[in-house]
Amino acid sequence: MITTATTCPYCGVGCGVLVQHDRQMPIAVSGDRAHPANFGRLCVKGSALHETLGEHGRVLHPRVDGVETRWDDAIDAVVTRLRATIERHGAESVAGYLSGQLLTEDYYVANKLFKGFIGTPHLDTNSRLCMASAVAGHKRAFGADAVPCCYEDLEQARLLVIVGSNLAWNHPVLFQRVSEAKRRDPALKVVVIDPRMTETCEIADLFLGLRTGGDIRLFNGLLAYLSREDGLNRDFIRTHTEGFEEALAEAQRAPDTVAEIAKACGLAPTSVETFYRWFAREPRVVTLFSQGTNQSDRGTDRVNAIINCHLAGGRIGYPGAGPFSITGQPNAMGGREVGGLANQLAAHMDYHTPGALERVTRFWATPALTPRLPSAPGHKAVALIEALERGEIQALWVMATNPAVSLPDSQRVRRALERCPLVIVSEAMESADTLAYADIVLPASSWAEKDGTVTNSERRISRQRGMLPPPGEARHDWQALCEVAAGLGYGDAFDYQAPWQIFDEHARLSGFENDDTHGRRLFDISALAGLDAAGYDALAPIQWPVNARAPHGTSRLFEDARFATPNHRARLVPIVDEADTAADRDFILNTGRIRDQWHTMTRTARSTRLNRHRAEPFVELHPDDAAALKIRQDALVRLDNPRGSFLGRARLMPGQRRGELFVPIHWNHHFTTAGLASALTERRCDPISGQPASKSARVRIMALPTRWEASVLLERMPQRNRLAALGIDYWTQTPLRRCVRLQLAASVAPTREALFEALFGGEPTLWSEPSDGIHFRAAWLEAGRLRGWLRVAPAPFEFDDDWLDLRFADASLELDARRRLLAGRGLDERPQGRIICSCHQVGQRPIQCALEEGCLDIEALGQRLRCGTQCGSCIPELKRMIGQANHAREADISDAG
Ligand SMILES: Nc1nc2c(c(=O)[nH]1)N[C@H]1C(S)=C(S)[C@@H](COP(=O)(O)OP(=O)(O)OC[C@H]3O[C@@H](n4cnc5c(=O)[nH]c(N)nc54)[C@H](O)[C@@H]3O)O[C@H]1N2
Ligand SMILES: Nc1nc2c(c(=O)[nH]1)N[C@H]1C(S)=C(S)[C@@H](COP(=O)(O)OP(=O)(O)OC[C@H]3O[C@@H](n4cnc5c(=O)[nH]c(N)nc54)[C@H](O)[C@@H]3O)O[C@H]1N2
Ligand code: SF4
Ligand SMILES: [Mo]
Repeated sequence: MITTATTCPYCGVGCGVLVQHDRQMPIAVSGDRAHPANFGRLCVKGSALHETLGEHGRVLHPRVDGVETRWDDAIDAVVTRLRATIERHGAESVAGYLSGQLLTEDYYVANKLFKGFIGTPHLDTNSRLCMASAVAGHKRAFGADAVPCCYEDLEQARLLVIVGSNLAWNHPVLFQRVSEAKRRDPALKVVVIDPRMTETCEIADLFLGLRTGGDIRLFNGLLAYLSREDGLNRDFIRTHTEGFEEALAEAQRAPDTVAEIAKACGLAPTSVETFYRWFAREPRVVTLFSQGTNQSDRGTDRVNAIINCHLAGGRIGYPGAGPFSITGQPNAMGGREVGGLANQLAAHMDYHTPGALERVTRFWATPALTPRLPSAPGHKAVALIEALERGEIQALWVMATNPAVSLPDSQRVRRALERCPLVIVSEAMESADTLAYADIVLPASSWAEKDGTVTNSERRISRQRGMLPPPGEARHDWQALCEVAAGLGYGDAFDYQAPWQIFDEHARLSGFENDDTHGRRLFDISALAGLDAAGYDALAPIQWPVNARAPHGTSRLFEDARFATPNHRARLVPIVDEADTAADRDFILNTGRIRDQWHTMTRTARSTRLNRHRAEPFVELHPDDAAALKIRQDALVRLDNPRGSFLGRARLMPGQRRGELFVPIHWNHHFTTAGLASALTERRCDPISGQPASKSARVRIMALPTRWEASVLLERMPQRNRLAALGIDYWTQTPLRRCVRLQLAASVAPTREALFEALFGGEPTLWSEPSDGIHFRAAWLEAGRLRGWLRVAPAPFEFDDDWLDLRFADASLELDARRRLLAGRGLDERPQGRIICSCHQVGQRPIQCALEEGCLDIEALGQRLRCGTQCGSCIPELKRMIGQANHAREADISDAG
């Protein structure tokens, strides 16, 4: 057994992971105690990493026009077709669309090839959908895209303001660090600002459930309050900033009393007053923000409205203070460092940075080759799709992202991809919807196979270390890029044999002419240049800048209050008030994430455990809205707008604002009928950052009139057209270990014969039909083995799919098990209900029982059922259940009294 230290490939916390493995397969994963991001902790996704690996479901061979080919032939096809496109339509007809899930080395090579040698500026990344507003906000305020804080600041703060972030589910290890800090020091106050009451509110001392888009008014109001109530740091403003007067004047332009602001934001005045007072009085305040802030058509302004308040109070550049943008993807930060956004050039230089074009050209030149850099920025993601529609982009290379699912207005995106004459997709998993639009598919290696570096939210560079050979003909993305570069005649500039050589070049570029003479750039890791293979392999996690002045890295920026602007002053930006998202007949559609799935599910849906927390797409709405629309809990509902529709189960949530809905972003055409959040979202973007407003589309909602539901287990997903032929209105597939679970619904019940034939190819072996004529159960066996299982009823119902899943493995079913088959559960087992603790697979039902029997704290529940004792990601949900149980008890007691 070998142990390899690597980094988790999911969120931007960037946890260190220890993997135990042999030559074929990882056996177990655990948190790396020596890694400063997590100190040994892992969340539920990280601890299920080994369950998502294996060859099955991987893209193993290249395909050209749908036909499997050898790797070299596929590369030849890419080269020939790219060359033809460039000859006919020019270099600018070629584009790339990358991802914050690439390693820095992949990203660096892609940026150098597209911008430097193909000579097209049209290279953008999915970070446009994610971090672009934060990037633009940082540049406006600090003169560089720099996150001032480090994780310790979250623990050292005395006031933590969490804006538009569901930290408990999306950055769970940071949430745990904050929770522990709060336990140690109860004086640490937490404010959560989000239109929904999320699991993150578990640690909130104050929850501001503002209406979607109330953020600018709230933070402008705070700036005005700081000025009114002696909350300014006038020394800091005078010495280290500019633009304060203008920003304050703009903030004061809108009605700015606490009462008026509260009304505009849909909040109670006392809550707003409390928040403002806490912020004004507390020097150690961190404001953490994420997609609820960035993904708006005013995203950049929202970011600066937050930063303005920090600058006005001088709350930045010392322990426990600062605005903290939390990155989403594992390497969104690394992509920004190499310059992977279409408006960036390379290494924190933009097209307009004085001297940058010549500098990068000189750096990338070889004796035989001179780069030909474009002179102006390229299309940002949504504009890139529009350029595809207009036929300006004739070739697109997509790498490590699934735009058919994640870009807004997905029907249009799909049509644009269809229209593009050459789409190259580098992908690791067959379940990615975007593969359907590829002319050329290149199989990519994936985590556990890849070697390189990633940078987390606190600027910390960590090594991802490969431990397995890539399956089939899969290769590393940087290799594919270098081979294509060589084919196009640029081999001389892409002569890398290993990732450490790429990293070395990247480190050298960061320090190239980065000095007082040429102008300083904050991103500088020049002290890491010159590492050889062994040095690179041993690289310990380190925070940039890493240079001669800071050879051991830098945990916090701006401690000397010298910012990266020409005059070293930070800028306050006047922020015009946000227009009202006035409610009309339509609902506002908020979209986001769930705890156990990662994005488009290509990886996390490979773990059965992770599929059980939320097994179907859903729509969260307020119980009063549901009542008015006659929508019951768990009923199927349909969302519509002119762009598309969405089907999911209704979840009635009192923590949801009236008039607003929430849907998850994870499901897609591979897993369900119509579960694409992006089918409904708009192309509306922030004018500065180009980031789409993914959280505020308008939709109608109605109950789907279904009268028939079926749960089906079978060995593999049937062809979709078979389901359509049966008249099924809704299906969702959930991969289990040995079979697939299908949930079906229809307004008109299909005939039994048709159903049996379409799903199982014939009559069942066992069946039962209670006299009510509505319910029906059946099982298919073949030589004693379970091959299929079906249960029909008018509404969804529970059964033990875990137990049934195991039965698919029984070579010969015992008589007793056969009898239990139709009941859908083992003799001693009761359905668990929805799984709450994924690590130990503990469901709602046993937890509820334990609560009723008096296990009313986390420790007692953990002792009894083990829930919450491993990764801790379910603790917020457990606490919520404990809260509800306590509430019910109190109500009982007062009733009794
Ligand atoms: N489990 C899991 N974790 C993940 C991911 C995943 O797919 N699954 N993805 C990773 C990635 S790439 C990212 S970018 C991060 C995202 O992490 P988060 O930003 O935490 O994720 P979201 O759930 O998209 O949105 C956060 C919150 O913004 C709120 N919000 C919506 N509109 C507004 C508004 O107008 N104002 C305010 N103040 N809040 C609003 C939403 O209600 C939601 O609770 O998560 C990362 N971590
Ligand atoms: N409505 C709505 N839309 C959103 C969001 C939202 O909140 N609401 N959030 C946005 C945000 S913040 C983000 S980050 C995006 C995420 O959206 P995407 O980037 O589209 O989502 P992923 O599923 O992470 O896609 C990554 C793909 O790369 C593949 N892959 C994995 N490893 C490798 C590798 O090493 N090499 C290659 N070549 N491929 C690999 C995976 O199988 C997967 O298909 O979604 C955005 N879209
Ligand atoms: S918090 Fe979870 S998903 Fe994020 S890096 Fe750590 S283990 Fe991975
Ligand atoms: Mo993201």
